[in-house]
Amino acid sequence: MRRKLIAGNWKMNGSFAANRLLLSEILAGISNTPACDILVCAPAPYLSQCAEMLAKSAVAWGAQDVSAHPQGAFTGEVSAAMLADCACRYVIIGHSERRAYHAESDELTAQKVLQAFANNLTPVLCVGETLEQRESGQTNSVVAGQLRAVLDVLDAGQLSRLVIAYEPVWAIGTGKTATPQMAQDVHAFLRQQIAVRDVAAANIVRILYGGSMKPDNAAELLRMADIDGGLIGGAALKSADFLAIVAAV
Ligand code: 3PY
Repeated sequence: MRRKLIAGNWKMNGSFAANRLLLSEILAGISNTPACDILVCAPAPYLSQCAEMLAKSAVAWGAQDVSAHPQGAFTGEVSAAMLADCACRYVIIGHSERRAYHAESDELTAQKVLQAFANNLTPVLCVGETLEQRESGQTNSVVAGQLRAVLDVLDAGQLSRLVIAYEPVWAIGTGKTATPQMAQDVHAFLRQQIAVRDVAAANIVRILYGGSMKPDNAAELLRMADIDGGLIGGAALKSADFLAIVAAV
């Protein structure tokens, strides 16, 4: 049985004051032994604040991106070692907003995943198709290609620690959500792609759904056999919504 993971992706939102309120409300609203793993992925300047407020709690924290390089002359970049220094456990890699606005390739994404593993961080690898790709029947080939670039560089131990987030690009920040069956079909396909390489890892790897998951659709999505949690955008910024999704597990 895979333990579900509910992860908030705050994107470029927040302030010390707003985060303090949001995190206090989340901490007040969850039990000490929640039914799922809980994660917030904050902008880099707030990771120390997360470490301070969430240490010893059931809520883990992580980053939204990481450099593909270990260190050096890469102005503006944040290394995986620095994220580990902030006691991050996870890092989102290859979000469609990084792929679209920062031209991040599958190869770069794979290098970032390797940096994460080298520093004991769990990568949350995002894959997903655009509306045009879905409508032209390319969903499976697009997500398989994005996944393959990463699977090709991982060893067996790393593979079973990978977390994947299927985020259809057309459902991100649009309010549109894949139906539970549409999401399940892609999740099952992704798991099958892993099984071709390693059946045991395929049963362990958690595949989250992302793309406008909210309180009123979380339960039906989370009920599907291959949906192991959610990567939550806008609803992660409102404690009541985030807590309602955690409660839907
Ligand atoms: C969304 O739901 O908007 C996301 O992009 C989550 O990562």
